[in-house]
Amino acid sequence: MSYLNGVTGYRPDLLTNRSIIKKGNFAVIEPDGIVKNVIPGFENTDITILGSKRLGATFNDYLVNVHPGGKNELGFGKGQEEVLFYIIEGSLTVTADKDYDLTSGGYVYCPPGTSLKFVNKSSSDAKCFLYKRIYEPVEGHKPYVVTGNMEEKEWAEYEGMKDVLVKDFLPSGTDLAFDCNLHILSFKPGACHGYVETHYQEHGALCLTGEGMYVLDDMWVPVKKGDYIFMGAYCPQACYAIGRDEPFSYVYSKDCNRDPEL
Ligand code: UGY
Ligand code: MN
Repeated sequence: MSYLNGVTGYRPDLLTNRSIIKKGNFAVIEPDGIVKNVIPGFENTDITILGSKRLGATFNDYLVNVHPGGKNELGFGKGQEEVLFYIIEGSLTVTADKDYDLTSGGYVYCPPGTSLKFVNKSSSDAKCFLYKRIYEPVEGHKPYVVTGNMEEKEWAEYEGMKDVLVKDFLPSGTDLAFDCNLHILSFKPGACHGYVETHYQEHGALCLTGEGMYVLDDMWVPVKKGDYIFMGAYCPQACYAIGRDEPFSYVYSKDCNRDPEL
């Protein structure tokens, strides 16, 4: 069964889909067509794997829909894995080093050695974005649990543009202990990146609001709320926000603060 729209049986029209997969380079995955995956420990929770090694990413991204009573008591994140869990809608009690009651916008980062557990004590679904990667240690620095609420954070102007705004999840800009970050980038309709980026780092992005025209390598692709975008290392990337009313925004991950191994 399709993950979000619950489609079963025949459709009244031709089978078409906007998803584009260029493994290792970039991918756009639209909601129609993604499926539910079973992952040990996730109970009464619909989960789908978006970014993964099989797509060419060095991280995993998941879209998680925790039903009332849904939980993970087994713990997610083992060994050198670091995890960031972001609640887009709904509320959850999340356990990392201790319990946190998180509402929409809430998030928790678990460094290696701290696994993530959660339970949905509310009567509505909680829709979440989950990110996991292998932590790269650096001598003299140790990452720690970070929690907060993105809805309470101030926007900052992005690279000198008044109508492009950014918020950061982790203090990676000032603390070398962190080897990655998640950000929310928001473009007012008509706004765009200042240049086509070409960089070593990878991104997994989930579109939260609005619509955009994204250049990924040599293709211009229309994207909108609900789409997932993978941008591999060195994939040229930039966008124009389109649509009329809503800003085009997405949450995305980025590795940082490390010298690539030879
Ligand atoms: O931080 C970034 O690299 C970000 N500006 N990339 C992107 O939005 N595609
Ligand atoms: Mn980028």
